[in-house]
Amino acid sequence: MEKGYEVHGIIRRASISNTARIDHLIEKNAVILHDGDLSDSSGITAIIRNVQPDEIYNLAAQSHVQVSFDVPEYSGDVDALGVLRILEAVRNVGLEKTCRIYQASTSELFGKVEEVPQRETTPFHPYSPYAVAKQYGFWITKEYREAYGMFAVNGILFNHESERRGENFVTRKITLAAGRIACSLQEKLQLGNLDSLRDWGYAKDYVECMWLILQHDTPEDFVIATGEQHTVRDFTQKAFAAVGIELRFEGSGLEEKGIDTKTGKVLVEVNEAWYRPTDVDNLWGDPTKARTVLGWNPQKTTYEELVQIMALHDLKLAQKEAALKEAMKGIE
Ligand code: G4F
Repeated sequence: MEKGYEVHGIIRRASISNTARIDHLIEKNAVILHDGDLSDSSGITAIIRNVQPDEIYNLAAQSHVQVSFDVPEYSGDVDALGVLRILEAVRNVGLEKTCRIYQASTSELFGKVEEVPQRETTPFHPYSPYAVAKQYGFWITKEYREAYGMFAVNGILFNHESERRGENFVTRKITLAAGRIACSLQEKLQLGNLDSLRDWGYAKDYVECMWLILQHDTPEDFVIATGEQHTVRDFTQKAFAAVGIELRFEGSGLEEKGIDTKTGKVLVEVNEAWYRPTDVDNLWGDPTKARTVLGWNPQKTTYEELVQIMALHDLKLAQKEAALKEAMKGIE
């Protein structure tokens, strides 16, 4: 929108409103929404025929890795065949020479990693139903590029976080809990694998890189990452520090605990329920190609800044919730 585009989006029908994260745009009529679903090819084709887009960014997915173990078939339908449906729709309405397509591929493709850090040439080893489906999405995008000469490309994105991140992804789960614990609205936070390593970047910076990939002269695939990795434990410690709580970790495995150094209270526990049947635990991207070919800055927002942005945003939310609770007490 900042670049002057007319932006259209596809929204799945739900019986309750699910637009909280874009309501500020809807209010300003800044985005045009169409009812649709990646599992429905006739609808996708109709939308693409009506809109006649110059660029398509396919960011739609069943994007939760752990959930993909519970809904593997649905994840495959949307994350794999959904990509094919878009590519075919673009061909069927005759836009294959003019419409550029960006496919949101993922560092989960590297999965049980065969090289550290991971770059464009690192072999894939997907390690969840989600990643296996995304592998199809990657290759079908490349296939349509090679078979039909379409400008169809993959951004292989490492984890991209922000204050709008879904609440059941680990970073947001941590920052929401840190804010609520600091405001005495919650006692504890339960997490899974604290040793897992991620290359976490700021979503806003990554969207800029997606756009650069589509403006490039030639259609090519790129890794988008910061080039730094940290553990879930480190993210937790930094997020709690941002809201004024110093944590020290003691013990190991399921017995590990995060303890408030001031009060001695246990604030973080490990719960087996958050472990995955197979977990990807060493993601670390090498953004050299994006930096040198596209001129993108992988460190525009640093890891420390990212944790601060998210933690302070969620502290404010918690403070509002606490104030409301206090005001309600007065009324009662
Ligand atoms: O935040 P996560 O759920 O993200 P994950 O699985 O890395 O996937 C995200 O990033 C991918 C890009 O690399 C995207 F393709 C994907 O769509 C999604 O956006 O988990 C991160 C790590 C995992 O190793 C997980 O086992 O954190 C570990 N973890 C530890 N405790 C937890 C928890 N994850 C969640 N969701 N909840 C926990 O309590």
